[in-house]
Amino acid sequence: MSKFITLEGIEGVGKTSNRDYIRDLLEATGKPCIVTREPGGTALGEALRELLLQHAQEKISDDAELLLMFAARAEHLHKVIRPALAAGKYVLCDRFTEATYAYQGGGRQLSMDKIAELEKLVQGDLRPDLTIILDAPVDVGRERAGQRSAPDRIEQEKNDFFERVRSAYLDLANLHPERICTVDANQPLAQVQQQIKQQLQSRDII
Ligand code: Z5A
Repeated sequence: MSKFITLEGIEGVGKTSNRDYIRDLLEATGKPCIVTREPGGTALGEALRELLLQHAQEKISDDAELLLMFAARAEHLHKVIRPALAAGKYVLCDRFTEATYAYQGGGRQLSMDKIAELEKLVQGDLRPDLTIILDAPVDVGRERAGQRSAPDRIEQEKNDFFERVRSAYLDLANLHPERICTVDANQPLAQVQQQIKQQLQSRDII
């Protein structure tokens, strides 16, 4: 049976580093898996990602940013996620709607109710079966991400923005423990992977 798994967390916590590890665990237990990301995953989504993350001269308004995230998501659900789930595949997605609650809700301080309305409009009742939030202090994530590449438009925000994002993620995990878990990402990679494996095993995913 298909499952929809998403990876979340502030920048630099190791989502990309752990994606292949999870895919390998799934495939080793006979679960066909596609790996995708948000914003992105389709031609339109990747074009919107470029617009959203590039260093444009003109500031994007908060509502436009929110709507573009959901526009990319609508396309992604229609073209990639729903068809893969219908074909019995596992879908492993680097960020999804919890990122909108965390960044646009927590970081930008937009109304969580407004986000919930868009979630309902775009997704209906579809929610990830499991969301793994990789959690680490903001300075740890930023330090790791900074070593890797120059900051994009959103990464240029100040620390208090990312503290709000982190805190919104932790609130989501408290609100929906049945489908959202946190993993301590302020550990060596092998220990982070051990925690991820335990979460997947305890939820009968592998
Ligand atoms: N966004 C939004 O605002 N609203 C939405 O609805 C959605 C997204 C869907 C997309 O960025 C941006 O869009 C994001 C939120 C926003 N902006 N920000 N900030 P993204 O997801 O593509 O990029 P990112 O969040 O900036 O991810 P990242 O910087 O690529 O980080 P990561 O994937 O979590 O980390 P990593 O690349 O795996 O690791 C970073 C470095 O740390 C790397 O050198 C690793 O080797 C190292 N690393 C990883 N784990 C460890 C451990 N455990 N120990 C030591 N070193 C480690």
